[in-house]
Amino acid sequence: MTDHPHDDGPGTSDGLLTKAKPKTKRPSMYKVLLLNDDYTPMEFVVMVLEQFFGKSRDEATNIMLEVHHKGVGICGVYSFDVAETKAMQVVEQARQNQHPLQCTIEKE
Ligand code: TYC
Repeated sequence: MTDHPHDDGPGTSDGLLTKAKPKTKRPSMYKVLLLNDDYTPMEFVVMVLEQFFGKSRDEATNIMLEVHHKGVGICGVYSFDVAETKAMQVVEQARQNQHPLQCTIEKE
């Protein structure tokens, strides 16, 4: 491959040996963070991590325990739209079950 999308170097495609400004950017990635609270059952948090973030029971349990002990933990890293949607779905699922679980996103 000669035409790398992230390297518009000299003489890329216009036939003139000029230095073109790169036109493409890698999309920013966003961490989905789970926050600890005193009320949401551990089992519910594990279920959320399996359901929305594709974690195995073991991975989900480890992340849940990290959040429980440290206050915050990373569920995954996604493009903005995917991260925003997952965080919304988690908070909505918690709300429907009367749990105060909070989930937010942070630019990497
Ligand atoms: N701290 C909660 C409890 O003791 C469990 C919990 C873990 C809640 C992770 C939220 O993001 C969380 N029941």
